[in-house]
Amino acid sequence: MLIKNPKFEISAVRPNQYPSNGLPEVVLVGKSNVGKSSFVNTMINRKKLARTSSEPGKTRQINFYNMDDKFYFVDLPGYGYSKMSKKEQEQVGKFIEEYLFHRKEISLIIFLVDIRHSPTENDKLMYRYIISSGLPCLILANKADKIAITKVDDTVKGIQSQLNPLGDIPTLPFSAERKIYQEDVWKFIEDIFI
Ligand SMILES: Nc1nc2c(ncn2[C@@H]2O[C@H](COP(=O)(O)OP(=O)(O)O)[C@@H](O)[C@H]2O)c(=O)[nH]1
Ligand SMILES: [Mg+2]
Repeated sequence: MLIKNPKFEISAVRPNQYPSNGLPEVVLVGKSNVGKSSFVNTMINRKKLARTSSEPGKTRQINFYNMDDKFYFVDLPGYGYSKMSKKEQEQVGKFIEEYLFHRKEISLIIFLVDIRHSPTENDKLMYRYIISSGLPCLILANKADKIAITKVDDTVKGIQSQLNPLGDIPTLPFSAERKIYQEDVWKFIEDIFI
């Protein structure tokens, strides 16, 4: 899919600020620093539309990026950021929950994990939570550029077997740094909307 005019639309801190035009939403979920904002940028070939940070835990809002009025990429705040106070983590958790469980525009959840590590306890909790919502889900093992290309397929299988032993949730490698896996993800998104 070629996106001609991707636009940042709004950083919402309250549900009444979410867009109200009914466009479908593709949501990025994953722990802080896993590459959710980088994912948005790389998919549309822009360096800085979504704000990325090497310092985890910066995003506390829900950011909506309008893709040619076809759909939104929705960048959720990351979870599991240890430097955030318990209270802040709880607030972020509630905000994410509130969105994921009540937003009827959600068409696909893209769940990002780090290819270099086994899924954390927080990842597993979040995964179960996503599955319980019954929404379509795609698991992406991001930062694939950080491991040897010969190990990518087996590592992705290993991650899938830990999160999704039944093997019924598609799991693909991704790299926001090198654009080699983008096409597969675009195909997946296109299939959802066709
Ligand atoms: N090597 C590599 N670095 C990445 C990749 N994706 C994200 N990063 C880096 O990881 C850090 C966090 O990325 P960001 O998109 O801000 O993560 P977010 O907190 O999930 O939105 C940044 O320094 C990115 O440059 C990737 O696929 N490969
Ligand atoms: Mg981010």
